[in-house]
Amino acid sequence: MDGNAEAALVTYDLKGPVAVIGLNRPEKRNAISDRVVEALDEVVAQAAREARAAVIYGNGPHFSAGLDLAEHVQKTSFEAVKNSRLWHSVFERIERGTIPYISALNGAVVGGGFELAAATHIRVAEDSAFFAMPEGMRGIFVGGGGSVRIARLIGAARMADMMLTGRAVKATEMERWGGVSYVTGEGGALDKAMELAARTAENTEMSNYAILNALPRIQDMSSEDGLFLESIMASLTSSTLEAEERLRAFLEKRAGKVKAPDDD
Ligand code: 1HE
Repeated sequence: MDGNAEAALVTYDLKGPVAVIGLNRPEKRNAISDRVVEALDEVVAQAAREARAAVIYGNGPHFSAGLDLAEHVQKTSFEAVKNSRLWHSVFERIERGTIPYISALNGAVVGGGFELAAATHIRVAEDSAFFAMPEGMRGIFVGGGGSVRIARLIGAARMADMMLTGRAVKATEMERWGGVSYVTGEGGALDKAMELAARTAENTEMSNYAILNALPRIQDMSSEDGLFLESIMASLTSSTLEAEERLRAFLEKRAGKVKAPDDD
């Protein structure tokens, strides 16, 4: 980990090809202050330079209690706009960067914490995880990209329900809603996230790049434009030397087959 003061709010480790990023304000339930966003900005840049995949988790029993309300209470409207736009730029670099991000979720995944998780590509939740959007209760609105990302993930109606009522949703319910892809037992999310990150790190960089960057953009396009971009991306990815070698390896029986899922 870097020895500067910013990095202490967010820990960073490189384990093989995987950057391991930990929100590190457990005494404040990993509430996201301006300095946490700045520290995230730095580690996201570092991960892009040296890792092939990344995991984000929360130190302590909660992933994140969201926006640091203590800091927010005194912001002018212009400061709040700038703050929200800073969150957007950092989360955008997570979501549409060059490496896949997997989030390991436990305890509170609340407000901006859920928005951060929504910017990652795969969400793994422990049984203990609960999801809430208490913005209505607090007299505020989402500002970390949730109205775009969370609404698309679980549907605007479910998000509106969460924001209006402030109710907490269990991990298993969130899985049913499509907000998380995996639910593990207690203490299992980080291991599962590391396993998934290591798996994605084996893909070609170009293929991962296309998945992270073309797929969400195609969702925003007309079918006609989406199909066109799909063809361009298919052509770009399959014409790399790495792709050619991987296709040959399968045909020459040097590469693994797709495995049927294990019985649960
Ligand atoms: C905080 C924050 C915070 C805790 N900002 N300081 N987020 C919320 O509305 C969630 C607010 N937090 C909670 O409801 C609870 O803290 C938890 C359910 C997450 C955890 O409960 P618990 O009992 O484990 O902890 P605690 O005793 O409530 O909190 C411990 C300390 O963390 C305490 O400070 P202390 O000085 O009294 O020890 C809390 O004040 C502090 N703390 N959460 C600041 N969020 C880009 S827009 C996004 C909009 C949002 O994110 S809205 C959602 C805001």
